[in-house]
Amino acid sequence: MGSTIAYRLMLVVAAASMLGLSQANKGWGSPKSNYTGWGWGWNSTNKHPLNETERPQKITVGGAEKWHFGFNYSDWAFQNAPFYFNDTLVFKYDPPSNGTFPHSVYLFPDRWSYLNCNLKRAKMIANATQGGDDGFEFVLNKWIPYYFACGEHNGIHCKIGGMKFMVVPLFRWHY
Ligand SMILES: *[C@@H]1O[C@H](CO)[C@@H](O)[C@H](O)[C@H]1NC(C)=O
Ligand SMILES: *[C@@H]1O[C@H](CO)[C@@H](O)[C@H](O)[C@H]1NC(C)=O
Ligand SMILES: *[C@@H]1O[C@H](CO)[C@@H](O)[C@H](O)[C@H]1NC(C)=O
Ligand SMILES: *[C@@H]1O[C@H](CO)[C@@H](O)[C@H](O)[C@H]1NC(C)=O
Ligand SMILES: *[C@@H]1O[C@H](CO)[C@@H](O)[C@H](O)[C@H]1NC(C)=O
Ligand SMILES: *[C@@H]1O[C@H](CO)[C@@H](O)[C@H](O)[C@H]1NC(C)=O
Ligand SMILES: *[C@@H]1O[C@H](CO)[C@@H](O)[C@H](O)[C@H]1NC(C)=O
Ligand SMILES: [Cu+2]
Repeated sequence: MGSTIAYRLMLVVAAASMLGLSQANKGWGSPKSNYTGWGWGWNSTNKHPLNETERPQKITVGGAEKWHFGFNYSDWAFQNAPFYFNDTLVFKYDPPSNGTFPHSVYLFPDRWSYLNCNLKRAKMIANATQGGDDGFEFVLNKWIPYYFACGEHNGIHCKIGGMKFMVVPLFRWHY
C-alpha cells in the first residue's frame, strides 16, 4: 500500500518534470522511427515516458524562446502540432521594464482579423504583466480555431514580429 503510493508519487514527479520539456517532441508526420504518436514531453533518454492514455499537457509557447518579438510562432505551432483539447498553452514574457518591449496576448475573433493582424475586435486575454513568473496559462477547452497574437505596438508585433499563430485543438480519442 505504502509502496504503491510512493510509486504513484514518483510517477507524478516524473510526469511533472517531463512537462517542462514540452519542446522536445514533434507533431504529426514526424519521420522519426521511434515516434510514439502522442508523446508530448517524450524524452528518449527517459525510460518512463508518459502513459499513452495521456492527460492534457502544458505547453510553453515558443518553448525555450518563450514569447518575444522576432520569432516565427506560426512555424512553431506547425512544428509542435497537434495540440489537444484541454491542453494548456503557457505564454511567458518579461514584464515591461527598462529596455525590454512589453508583450501581451490577444485572441482574434476570426481568420480575417488574424491574417490582417487587425486588433479592432480582438480580445486581450493577458496584459503586459501577466506573462511574468510562471507565465500566463490558457486552456484550449473549446473545439474552435484559436487565433493568438501579441497586441503590442498597434499590431506591429503581430504583423512583422512573427507573434501570431493558430491552433485547432484535437480530441484524444482514446480516453
Ligand atoms: C530507435 O530506437 C533504436 C533502439 O532503441 C535506436 O537504435 C535508434 O537509434 C532509434 N532511432 C531513432 C531515430 O531515434
Ligand atoms: C532527457 O531526460 C534526461 C534525464 O531527465 C536529461 O538528462 C536529458 O537532458 C533529457 N534530454 C532531452 C533531450 O531533453
Ligand atoms: C497506461 O494506462 C492504461 C490505463 O491505465 C494501462 O492499461 C496501460 O497498461 C498503461 N500503459 C503503460 C505503458 O503503462
Ligand atoms: C476538459 O476539462 C474539463 C474541465 O476540467 C472537463 O470537464 C472535461 O471533461 C475535459 N474534457 C476532455 C475531453 O478532456
Ligand atoms: C532606465 O535605464 C536608464 C539608463 O540605463 C536609467 O538612467 C534609468 O534610471 C532607468 N529607469 C528605470 C525606471 O529603471
Ligand atoms: C494586468 O492584469 C493583472 C491581473 O488581472 C492586474 O493585476 C494588473 O494590474 C494588470 N496590469 C496592467 C498593466 O494593466
Ligand atoms: C513563418 O514561417 C512560415 C513557414 O515557414 C512562413 O510562411 C511565414 O511567412 C513566416 N512568417 C514570418 C512572419 O516570418
Ligand atoms: Cu509583442
